[in-house]
Amino acid sequence: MQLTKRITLMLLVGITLWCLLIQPPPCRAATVWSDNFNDGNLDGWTVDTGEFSAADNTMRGNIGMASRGYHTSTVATGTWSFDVHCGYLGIGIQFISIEIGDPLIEYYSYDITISGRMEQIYFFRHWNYVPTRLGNYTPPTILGWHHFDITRDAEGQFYVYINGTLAMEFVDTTYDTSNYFVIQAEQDTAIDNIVVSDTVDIPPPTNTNGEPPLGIPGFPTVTIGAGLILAVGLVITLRRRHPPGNCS
Ligand SMILES: [Ca+2]
Ligand SMILES: [Ca+2]
Repeated sequence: MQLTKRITLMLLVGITLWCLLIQPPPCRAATVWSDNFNDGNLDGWTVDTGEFSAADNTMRGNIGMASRGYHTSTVATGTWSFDVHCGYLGIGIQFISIEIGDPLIEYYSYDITISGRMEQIYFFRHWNYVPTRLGNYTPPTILGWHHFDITRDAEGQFYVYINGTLAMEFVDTTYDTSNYFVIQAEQDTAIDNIVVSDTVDIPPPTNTNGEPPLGIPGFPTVTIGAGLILAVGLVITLRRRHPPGNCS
């Protein structure tokens, strides 16, 4: 009987922790817009060059040349999260963009560019046709899907997390407004699960050595703490209800 209760208690604690830890990512109360393309369409997007498709529930470049599509986005400080599929050819994400000009020319924007051909991920600031590289990162594997979280605060402090690793950090205050979120993609590249909020949703690193807290940016550390407290509380409550040696 005692063993059965202990097993039940362990299961309850385990289930409590499991439920807490598998919950969805932290609620983005300040989400301004998002798109996961799971409805199979590109409503809300303007494609002015080339062709995109959402047939596979992503926004995918469809032809062997660069295509451009854009979505209204006025967020210039906050958090931008998205998944990018990198093929041999490149994809550029101008997540803060001031204007839409001639096709496939980056005018005034902050831009993440990734391509298998370059084997790098670059962060550019474009100003009047001129690109300036603010950061770059070489992931262990370039081809395939990568998850990006970019934060920027009111002082222009950028943190770029790639697949959960703090990959770039710098300050740039050139632009403090935005009008568009622009995709320039070639064949075999795609974007998915875009979430844009106007708050910094990932706590900034606590040191300047490039190491984010716990090494797991964005992971709900509060949830872990709350889970442990709840689990301990559950144990104490159950022990009080059934003190050792007084089982019934
Ligand atoms: Ca999707
Ligand atoms: Ca849609």
